[in-house]
Amino acid sequence: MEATSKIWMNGELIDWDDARVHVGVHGLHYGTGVFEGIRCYETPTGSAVFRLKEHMQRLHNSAKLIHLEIPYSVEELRQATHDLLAANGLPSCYIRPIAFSGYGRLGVSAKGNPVETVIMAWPWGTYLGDEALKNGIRAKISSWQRISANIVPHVAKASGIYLNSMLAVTEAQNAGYEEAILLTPEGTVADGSGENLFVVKNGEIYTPDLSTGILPGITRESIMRIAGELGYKVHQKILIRSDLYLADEVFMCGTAAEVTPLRSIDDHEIGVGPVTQAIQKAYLDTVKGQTDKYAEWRDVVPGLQRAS
Ligand code: PPE
Repeated sequence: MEATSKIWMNGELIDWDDARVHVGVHGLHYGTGVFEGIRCYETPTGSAVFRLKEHMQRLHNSAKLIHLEIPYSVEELRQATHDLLAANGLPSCYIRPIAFSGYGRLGVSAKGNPVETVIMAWPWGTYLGDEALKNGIRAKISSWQRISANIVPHVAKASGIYLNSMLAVTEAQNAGYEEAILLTPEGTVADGSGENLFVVKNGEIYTPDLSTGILPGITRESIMRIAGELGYKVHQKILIRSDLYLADEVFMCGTAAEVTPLRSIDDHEIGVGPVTQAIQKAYLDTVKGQTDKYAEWRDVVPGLQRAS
């Protein structure tokens, strides 16, 4: 992580090095936090955060699901993000809001503890490497199952849940692959360790539906709309691993990963195809404002406009 100038913490912009908490915070011991990953891109009308409001709304939803009360509204968090980006002067960056149960009572129940709310931003290039965006990555189905709805709410982007993703991606990388695909306990396809999944077959597009243990990805939702408007039929449906092996194309998507093709899954060659390439281009054009469409998704940051 590259240090930047300021971090927004509990209502104030403070120096990067001063954004500290005590080792006794509840969130560190029990994973009682919720977070977001958001990207800000340079566009012809200034730096713009992609779907900032929707990300802050999901942060609030995640918090509600784990009984965490964030003392700032969606709009206040949106403003805070603008202030932070203007203070740091980064034309493009990754933004990481996090809210977690703080210092007070240590024991499983977090009741009564203060909630710490923080927003960080730093430059973060491609998630899986530039090469990955172009030529795709090799993925492996994990032996770890995706947590299911009655274990912890998979709809929440909660810190503790990411042990599940961490184990899966570590296992995949140790076996020589770049990314993991997690299946539900029922054996249906869920998502990657940090991405949602799409399958292309006979010119139509499929993605696991929201009841399938996935994170309701904002990129996923954007891509369903973009792909639909490009003329593709998009289906949300239960997929099994054979659907992946027999697919014409498979790609992963997420704020960090953007649109990343899968070159192979469990050593079944898939290859990078034209539908993935078209969607990747349309997505990157959208976030970078290279199209007039979807302007409502680009939240231009005042104070970060281009000089000319
Ligand atoms: N599934 C998972 C498990 C997930 O973590 C992400 C985001 C997604 C799907 C896609 O969601 P969205 O970004 O709203 O389209 N993963 C974030 C964190 C990655 C990380 O390494 O940390 C991200 O992409 O920012």
